[in-house]
Amino acid sequence: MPHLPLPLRLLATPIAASAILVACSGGDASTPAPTITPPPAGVMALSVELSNFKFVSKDITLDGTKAIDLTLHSNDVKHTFTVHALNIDITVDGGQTKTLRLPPITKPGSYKLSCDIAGHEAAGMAGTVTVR
Ligand SMILES: [Cu+2]
Repeated sequence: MPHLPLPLRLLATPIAASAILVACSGGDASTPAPTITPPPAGVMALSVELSNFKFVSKDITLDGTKAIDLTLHSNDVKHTFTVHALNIDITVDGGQTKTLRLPPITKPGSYKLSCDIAGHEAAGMAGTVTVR
């Protein structure tokens, strides 16, 4: 009987034991177990790093039925996350993080991603956004 030692110890110190029991039951009632909040239905998270001179990731696939919680982070200087064909043009200042929610992109296809800061696309800041 592995539980025997605990009640025996509680009996030996009845005041402390009742205090612990009250604290425990109160805690159980008012503090539900922590839960991990799932992403809202219909939303996908996308995080992209921008730096000299690349996107990580540079090949992005989006679900056209879902809104996008987009997080963009610049590791160094000002960059843009630009998809002209989808009218997406987001500037991120150097060292900054920008978060925003984009509505679902309902035009399936493959689109060019680029950074519009002069010279950056030519230096390698280009990629593809594919919408399914
Ligand atoms: Cu850039």
